[in-house]
Amino acid sequence: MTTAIAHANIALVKYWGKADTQTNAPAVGSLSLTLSKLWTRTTVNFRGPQKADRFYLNDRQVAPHERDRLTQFIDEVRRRSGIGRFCEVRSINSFPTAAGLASSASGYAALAMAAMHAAGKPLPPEKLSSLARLGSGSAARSIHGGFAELPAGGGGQASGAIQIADKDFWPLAVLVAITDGNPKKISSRDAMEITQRHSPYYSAWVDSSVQDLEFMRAAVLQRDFDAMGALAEHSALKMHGLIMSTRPGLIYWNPGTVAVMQEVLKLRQGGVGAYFTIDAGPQVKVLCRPHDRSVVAERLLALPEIHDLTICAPGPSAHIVEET
Ligand code: 2P0
Repeated sequence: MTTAIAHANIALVKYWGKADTQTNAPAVGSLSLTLSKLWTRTTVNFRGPQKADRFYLNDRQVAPHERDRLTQFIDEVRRRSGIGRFCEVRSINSFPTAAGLASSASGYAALAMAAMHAAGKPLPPEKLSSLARLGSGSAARSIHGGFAELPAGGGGQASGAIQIADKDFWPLAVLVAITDGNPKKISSRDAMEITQRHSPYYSAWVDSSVQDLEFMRAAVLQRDFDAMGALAEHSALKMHGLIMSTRPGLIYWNPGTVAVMQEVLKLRQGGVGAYFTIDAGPQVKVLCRPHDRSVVAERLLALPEIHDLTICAPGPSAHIVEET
């Protein structure tokens, strides 16, 4: 029995679109920052059930469609490790599930690590990352702490994410503003497929992402806060513009999402370095320097649309916390 913790990540250059749906090979490269306070803790036990795998999330059995996806993933773990047994998987999220806060990223990263350990075949980070990618594209990045890059492409023998810089490389604050904690109505997976098929902007998105990724890598390595923040905001807005341009258009934002974006613009006009980014959901993450986090938090908490605010620092790599 093994327990692992993996942290969610926020993409500074977004992954949206697949080169291959079976292996989650991304059509565009992405670069992310792992977050300290958003995590999944997963325990895998191959000595429990006799007849079928069992999956629990936050102490409740998972829904059938999610169970099938998890079973497929565990089948891959069985194939790679040679273990023939069923398993029990218990996961806890420290934050709302499926609400656009990358719970599938931390979830599949923690599962990949705990399951391979429990099956007696621990893997080095690069291989673990490519395994996690088969569960969810963004999970490949959550194996690594700090900044991680997942390149485009990489079919069957999936390439994983690589670490660009560790969590101590650049002290930053990420304020996660919750505007609606309920699960979203359309999954990233389905929305990506619709976008890919129906947006007239899709090829421009793919083409322009190549330069975004290069510029972001350079901005991070030079610790250029304004270059990083401006490009993160651009990548998020471009992705949402793309998503809105499908038929029918998909809108993940709510009034709170827009209120936070506008407050961030006001903060910048007032001389505070703050930039927003938004994933496939209505929550907004605000990037700032650590010494500005109190003033940014105060302004965001004054907005009536904000239900909750979590202040994160760069988070660690996925790690084992218990093994028996
Ligand atoms: C990202 N997102 O780069 C982008 C930005 C959401 C918006 O990766 O189908 O759950 O499992 O590979 O990883 C969310 O999509 O999708 C995501 P699958 P995933 O973080």
